[in-house]
Amino acid sequence: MTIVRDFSSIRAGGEVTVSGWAQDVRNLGGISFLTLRGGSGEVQITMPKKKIDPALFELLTKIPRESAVSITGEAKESGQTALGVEIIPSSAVVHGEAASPLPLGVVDKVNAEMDTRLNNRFMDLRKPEARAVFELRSMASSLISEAMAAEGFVGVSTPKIVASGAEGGATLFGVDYFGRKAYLAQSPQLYKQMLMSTGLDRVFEIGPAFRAENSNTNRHVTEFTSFDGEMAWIGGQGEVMAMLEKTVNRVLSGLRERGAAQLEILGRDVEAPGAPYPVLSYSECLEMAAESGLRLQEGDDLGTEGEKAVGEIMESRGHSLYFISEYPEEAKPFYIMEKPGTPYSYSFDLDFKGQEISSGGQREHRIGPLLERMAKKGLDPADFSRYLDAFRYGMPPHGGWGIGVDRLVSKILDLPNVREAILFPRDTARLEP
Ligand code: AMO
Repeated sequence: MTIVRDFSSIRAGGEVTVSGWAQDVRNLGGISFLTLRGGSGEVQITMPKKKIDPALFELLTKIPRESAVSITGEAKESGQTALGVEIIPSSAVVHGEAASPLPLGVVDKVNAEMDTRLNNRFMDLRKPEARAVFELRSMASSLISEAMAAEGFVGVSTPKIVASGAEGGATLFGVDYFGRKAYLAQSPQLYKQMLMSTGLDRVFEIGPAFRAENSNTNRHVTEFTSFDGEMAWIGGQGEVMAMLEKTVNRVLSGLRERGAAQLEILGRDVEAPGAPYPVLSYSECLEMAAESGLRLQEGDDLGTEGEKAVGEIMESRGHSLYFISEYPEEAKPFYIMEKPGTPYSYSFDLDFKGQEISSGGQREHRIGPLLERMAKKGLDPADFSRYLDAFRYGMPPHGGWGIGVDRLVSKILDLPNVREAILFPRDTARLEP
């Protein structure tokens, strides 16, 4: 007897055991069919009533849909099934009988609401198209790690319980840390920068990031996965943008190669890697937004609508991915370097079809100007003293980026909501499952 995990490897002749979920049963008088769905696809269990043990026939034809079962039987050639084989069962073990009704249909054509799907995520993920997203996401993470290793980046893990936030007080989650005030990390920003003073010249991290973001949109969640990179001894932010572009392109071409089966299940194509990505200035984007009838003032955040308007114009020019650079320094965090003599900064966003997926820039590595920027932003240096220490004893010029893996995956796969690319999303309303 052979236990088969990949149903497509079943060959006629001999006994096999297949495991999966009982998807549905069709009774056609003298013969019944059970479709068993495993991780690798479906296999047909064929039961001619007269040739099967009556108790087994009864068990398998009455089995509640979605029960977990292992079935042993003979694999026979069949012209009627996609695999070219069917299994005539001789025994079965029901590991977990499914209650009914099901909280969510697995094969039903009805499109369930996002909330129902997420409340019953274990069942939702039984759908091959829901699972395919996470198989592709896993490939994207591996591709990122491979791309970073190829460029000499060291993978790091930085603390997620922290004493101060880098991305503004409004989105900090507080934690009671043995009577002291602590926070959930909004990004690895302070740590990846401190590492730039150590000789670990290029670091990256793929890890959780938390934002107490009180916005109910299809692109904001309160816990997301951030892929951060930081590199020392740079001559300007162009080197950072080039590295980010190269990495995103490697993910795109890697998914096209490795993810063909999953992309077929989803009925999606992945964008061809395009280089170089166009670089728009913030001011140009304001003009583009104005062309689309939006009234934004210099210094305003482009916002969802502004980003969308720019995305549409760029799409009409044949570009899905593009940088927006030279934001007003006012709009960017304290750690970003100002562009001397201008109101702008050495900063950029990377947008994908009208949505920001990444931001980054060159950092202020000089302690004097860094303290001035903190003062401008109303931050107390005392709250950042351990971070600032790393700037007092020889900090090289450096820069980097943070890219939301959830947004990256959802944009690559053209999913309408970032939550579709997160197994168990957290948002203002959702704390479980
Ligand atoms: P920023 O705050 O722009 O920059 O975040 C970087 C990227 O993280 C993702 N992201 C989110 N994804 C889902 N839900 C959210 N609430 C959310 N917030 C952010 C986005 C965004 O582009 N430290 C800097 C990066 C750097 O300069 O290196 C930072 O965190 O894709």
